[in-house]
Amino acid sequence: MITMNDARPIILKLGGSAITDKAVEACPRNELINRMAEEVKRADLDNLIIVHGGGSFGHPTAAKYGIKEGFKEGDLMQKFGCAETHHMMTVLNGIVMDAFILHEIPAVSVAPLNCMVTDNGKIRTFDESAFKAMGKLIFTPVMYGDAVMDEKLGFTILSGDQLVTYLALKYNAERIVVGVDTDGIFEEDPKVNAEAKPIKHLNLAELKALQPKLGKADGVDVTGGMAGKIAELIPAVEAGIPVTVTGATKNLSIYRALTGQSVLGTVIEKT
Ligand code: IP8
Repeated sequence: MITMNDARPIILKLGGSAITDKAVEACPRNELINRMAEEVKRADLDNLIIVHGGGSFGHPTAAKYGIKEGFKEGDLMQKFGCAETHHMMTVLNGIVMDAFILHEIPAVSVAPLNCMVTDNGKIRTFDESAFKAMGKLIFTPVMYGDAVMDEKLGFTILSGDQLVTYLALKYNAERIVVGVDTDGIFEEDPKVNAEAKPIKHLNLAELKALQPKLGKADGVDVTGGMAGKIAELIPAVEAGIPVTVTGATKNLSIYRALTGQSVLGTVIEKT
């Protein structure tokens, strides 16, 4: 299998909570998005795949029309809601892409709706020809959680985290960096308990034990908050791909994690 530029890719997830204000509908955090782009530029990687979440762009519309649950016959507005959810994601993606292009990163947007189909919520097909060609020429593909067509459900929501794990397994990623709005994973939800202890390292067994106790997201989130997101990452950890969860909103954490330096956050490894 030819992977990106024949090198094992590094996959960066920019969480919706980091790039948008989840308390306000369709509110980008422009300054932070720009800083993240600056850090990606500074890391200067030629094997990077970026995936971003939906935050207050994708989730409120998806929740309003019940898009994750699939097409309900007779619900005339739902098809529009699916189209609107995808559109909201292209708007957020455009803002993220603006920042990458401004920083002269050869980033190209790849919409999951147009190249992936799920089966009961899980990715079933991926037309990867354009994606692979981009990788060979050292573009930086940027995907995002999206409304997608689904073989059983008609349509559904594909989370950025499922995408991250899928791409990591398919292209045998070197590692995954997840940028969130907290400094990694905590023993309890740090937004509920300010005294919650940060966790520096987790092995697979510890991760599995902790996963159900992880917090829900702030604001509307149809893909299950931190607990749902970490559950999606478990297969990648099982395959031996290390995951660093770090605060994308803190200066240089993304740069440091991308370049393999220690960061404030949680490193998850199989053993
Ligand atoms: O924020 C979901 O992606 P996530 C995207 O990575 C939509 O869970 C459209 C809600």
